[in-house]
Amino acid sequence: MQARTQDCLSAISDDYVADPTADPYASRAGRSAGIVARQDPVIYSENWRKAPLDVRHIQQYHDTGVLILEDVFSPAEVEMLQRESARLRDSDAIRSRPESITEADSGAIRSVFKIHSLSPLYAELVADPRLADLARFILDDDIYIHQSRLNYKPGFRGREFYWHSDFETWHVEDGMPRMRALSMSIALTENLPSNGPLMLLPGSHRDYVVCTGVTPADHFERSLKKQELGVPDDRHLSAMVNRYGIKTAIGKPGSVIVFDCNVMHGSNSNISPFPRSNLFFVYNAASNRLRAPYCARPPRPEYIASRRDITVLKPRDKTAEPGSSRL
Ligand code: 6CS
Ligand code: FE
Repeated sequence: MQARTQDCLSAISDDYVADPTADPYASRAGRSAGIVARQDPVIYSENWRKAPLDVRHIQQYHDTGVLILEDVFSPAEVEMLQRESARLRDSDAIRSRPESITEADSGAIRSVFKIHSLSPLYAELVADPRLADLARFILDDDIYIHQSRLNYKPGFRGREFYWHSDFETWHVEDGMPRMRALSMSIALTENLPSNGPLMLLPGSHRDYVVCTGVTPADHFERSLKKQELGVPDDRHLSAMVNRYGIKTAIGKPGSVIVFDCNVMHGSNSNISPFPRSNLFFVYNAASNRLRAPYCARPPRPEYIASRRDITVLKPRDKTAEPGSSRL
């Protein structure tokens, strides 16, 4: 059994502990920084002709871990989604809930989590075939929402999300066993070069960056405002940028950025007057549901990582044409 720092011991209760020695994606817990090769497929379905998208899109996702789809939702649908985003942001009841995360300095709303439970419209959207069918194909399994959130990135004061792999956090702090999950980010406002768009390293999904440090108790109370742990060290980040380059995800409202759970990504602060508000839905394979956190801390709250509240998304027929206001 790996030596544990005293800090972790004080937090451990045995039913939380996964065996770290058997973990190919062990990170933090006093380890030194490094990169290990991905040990999971990217596209789990074998017959790409059954994909809901052109094979060249599937090939691009396989090779880079990133796919930007333009004009997925119509202007009428986007307008409905934007109105719902403003309703959640402006609601005192929502702001007082733990799902609402504010910016550390300005107090502006930074994110609202578990929006697929807080909003009937977003509950509809996560099951929309234009999103769920693609997730189901890539993950080749039943799917459910591991996490949903609305990142507002308001104008003038929206702060950055430092470089990270979502999977490193979801593995270490949530106990997600394997890389069989993906995010879909739906642009509700223009994603411009100037307003803190998502930046991704295309191809980095094949490198798992082992991070240093030890996960403190209740880390999420800080990391969701400013992530300083579970982030790559400068040396390995520089090497990955040199190898893969940086792709900035520019897109109109209604476009969708699909990215693998292990793609290295981040976004700069937004000092422009233009908000960069995106919905994020994380689809996890039903066979990949969460186990005990690998950091030997108590699990993060249900609104950040679905552990008990698992609803498999049933396939729906595509009754209406893409872009219709079926939502
Ligand atoms: O900790 C998490 O689950 C969240 N943190 C970031 C920076 N991206 C993924 C997720 O929203
Ligand atoms: Fe992220």
